[in-house]
Amino acid sequence: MKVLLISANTERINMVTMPLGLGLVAAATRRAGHDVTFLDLLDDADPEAAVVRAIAATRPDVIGISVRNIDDQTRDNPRFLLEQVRPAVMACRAGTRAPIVLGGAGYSIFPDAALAYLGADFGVAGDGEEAFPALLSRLQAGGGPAGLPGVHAAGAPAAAPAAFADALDSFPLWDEALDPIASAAGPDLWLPVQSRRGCPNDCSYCSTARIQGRRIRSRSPRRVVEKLAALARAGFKRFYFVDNSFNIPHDYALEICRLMKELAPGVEWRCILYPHLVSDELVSAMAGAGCVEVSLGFESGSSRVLRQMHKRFAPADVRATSELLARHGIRRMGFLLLGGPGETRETVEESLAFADSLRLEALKTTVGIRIYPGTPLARRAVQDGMISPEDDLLQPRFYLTPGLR
Ligand code: B12
Repeated sequence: MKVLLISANTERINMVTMPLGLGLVAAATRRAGHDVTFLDLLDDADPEAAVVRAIAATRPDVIGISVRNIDDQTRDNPRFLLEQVRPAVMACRAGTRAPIVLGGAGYSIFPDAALAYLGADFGVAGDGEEAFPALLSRLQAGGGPAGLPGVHAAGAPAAAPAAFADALDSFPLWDEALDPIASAAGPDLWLPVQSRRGCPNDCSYCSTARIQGRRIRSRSPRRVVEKLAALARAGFKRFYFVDNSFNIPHDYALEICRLMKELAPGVEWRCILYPHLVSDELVSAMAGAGCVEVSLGFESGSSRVLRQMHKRFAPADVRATSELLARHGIRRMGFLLLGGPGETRETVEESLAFADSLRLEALKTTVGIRIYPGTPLARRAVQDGMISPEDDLLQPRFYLTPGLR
């Protein structure tokens, strides 16, 4: 089949993010024998015109669109970023009768609501590498998606839950369509690398279980680092590990660092750390392998609030991790997420004083927590009368302890 894949993200908030996930779907779709055209709308001055041109040039049988961001997670003046995807979907509808399939991190959190909002035909929640080619086979044979894990159809009853494959090494690591995008992105690009999926941490507000599941699924460290080293030889020197928590599991992270030092000397990289059980050995290995900055999402300096968030660490763990990082010369970008259940004026002051005392290189403070469906925070928000149980939460809603403002 002729397949047109469109990355609909046009945002540069925080940093340029490459469409790695859609690239992996593209590679899996090519492997399954289809003819793939890739369109990245990030730098297009007129995204709709680009879609119209791509449809005229390729005459696709199926169109896949990746949906990364729903909103910017900001309580004051939130931006509803999903709105930006609608014109692309409408341009597809106007130019062809090919079915439109959605996927991506943002989509996976809201499979039915996003499908309805955008007016697409199908959606794939979770990993796309197996589900999308499976859907193409069904469509090619004239069938529908009934029973395919994670595949939703517009207007149909609830889909089977997404399947999260354990054997990530059987999935591609890259796609040729990503080469020109990476080359054009310029020196500010931190090229995304993913070694693991899934997160077992169960933070009370987090949406990751819907996107990647709770089980950690890993690629072989050597395969990941060999790909990274090949990209480094091609001239890319800055990387971003997009894994949910780089340090989990500990020994896996150590092995990645050991191999990076050996196979990709001279690169710089960043990652996200979960500040629990972070050893001196690991931080030293990270620094030795080129890690220059970590995102330290500790969210609060109050033990009580951390417990409410279901964090597995206490402020003392955050301090120990932060000190280790400073000692090894790794910059620390801290995060505070204020206003959740149990927050009071005193715990806010405690968190601010705690964050100050860490002497971080940067701190991002967010007031009000974005409520995601199916989370303990969403259930609490219903109990507290902040949202109705019927709210699909696609339009951003935030938890802010009453009276705190
Ligand atoms: C790493 C990360 C970042 C890094 C990115 C670094 C980099 N160099 O890329 C940083 C910290 C910079 C960042 C910033 C932001 N992020 Co962010 N980020 C993530 C994270 C943890 C991983 C994303 C990733 O790279 N995944 C790896 C790729 C391989 O997976 P994937 O894209 O999901 O693709 C797979 C599937 O989704 C599917 N798929 C993808 N596309 C398609 C298409 C089709 C057709 C199909 C069938 C399937 C399919 O198949 C792929 C392979 O299996 C996710 C959470 C998560 N666990 O997903 C949040 C996440 C995507 N981010 C989110 C947000 C909000 C943001 C920001 C807006 C925050 C802000 N205000 O600054 C910015 C936006 C940045 C931008 N310019 O767009 C939200 C989006 C949801 C929402 N509310 O909108 C998420 C989901 C986190 C959350 N809160 O739940 N982010």
